[in-house]
Amino acid sequence: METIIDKSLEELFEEKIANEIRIEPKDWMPDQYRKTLVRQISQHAHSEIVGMLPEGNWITRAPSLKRKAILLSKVQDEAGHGLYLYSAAETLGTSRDQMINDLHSGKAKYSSIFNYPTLSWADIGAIGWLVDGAAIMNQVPLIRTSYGPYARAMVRVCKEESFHQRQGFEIMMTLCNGAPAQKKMAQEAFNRWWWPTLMMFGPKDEESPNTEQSMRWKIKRFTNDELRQRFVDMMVPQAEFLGLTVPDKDLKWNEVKNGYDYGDVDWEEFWNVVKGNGPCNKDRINTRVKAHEEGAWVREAAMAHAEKRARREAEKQVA
Ligand code: FAQ
Repeated sequence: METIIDKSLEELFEEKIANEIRIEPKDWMPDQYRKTLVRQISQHAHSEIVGMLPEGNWITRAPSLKRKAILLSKVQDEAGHGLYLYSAAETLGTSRDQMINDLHSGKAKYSSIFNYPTLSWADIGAIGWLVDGAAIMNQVPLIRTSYGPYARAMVRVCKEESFHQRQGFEIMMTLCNGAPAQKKMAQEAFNRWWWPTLMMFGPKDEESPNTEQSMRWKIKRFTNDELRQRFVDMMVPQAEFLGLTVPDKDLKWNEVKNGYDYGDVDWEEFWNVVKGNGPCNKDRINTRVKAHEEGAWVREAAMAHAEKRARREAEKQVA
């Protein structure tokens, strides 16, 4: 009879992956699996944190008290997502300080989309509708990712992102049903955000170095191109409902594939933004570094408080 002892740790790991059994922090895992997860989860966390900035830019200028309260709460949700994700990455043995240093030094990536400016209030609608829409398309399958803490973090993140997308769509609907100037503002925001949103899904499959192995390990459940196609198919009818024109002259329904054909994404622009040369890259990182430095006293005070409490507890036990 085959026993557990007969199997190598690697075989056991592969068996769990094949049988859809989650990998947990204390389980043995290949080094490369661990590295891939730290890379993806920490980049995802950084995206949530940096992602607060384009929307944060409009909190003081939201058009009504209600809109302001909703936006404030959405931006706080993104902070929460970043924190769950840093915690999930920490279970793989990397420290939060290290991850944050990597973000601040430019070593770690974050989503290209957050390097674009929010020029009008309609951009806030477009981010909720398109960017959160893309985030959901990408993250709902991650609820079934093979690493337990990441999969569990995704459950709550996706629930909140769904609410975010609805609020973005509702902003767009209000603008599209408003005055001609409001409709124009919505169309202009749509034109600005459509292509960068398609880039969020990452490079084309044949140019994506990580997809094949990540699919084999069930870290990713769909390829970049598969998710991008699903997103286009989901969004085009929504744009039509809003009365907006998709800024793509090559967009066309393809009966054979039962989906839309769409134009070429400007991959040169994508890599340029990923390499740090997008419209807002420097500003985003400088803002994060400044916030971190200005928050040093909070971290120090929290540590001093925790140490004092631990000392008191220890003294109580001795007495
Ligand atoms: N931007 O081989 P692949 C959100 C990099 S959260 C920058 O295809 P992979 C919430 C990639 O890292 C949005 N870099 O890589 C919100 C790799 O570089 P590396 C973030 C990108 O990992 C909403 C290289 O290119 N979501 O929106 C991008 O298999 C509203 C080659 O690429 C996640 O992070 C990009 N767009 O697939 C917040 C979801 N794409 O690391 C506020 C989880 C690729 O080898 C407001 N992540 N790169 O140096 C994933 O699903 C995957 O990591 C992908 C990339 C699909 C992003």
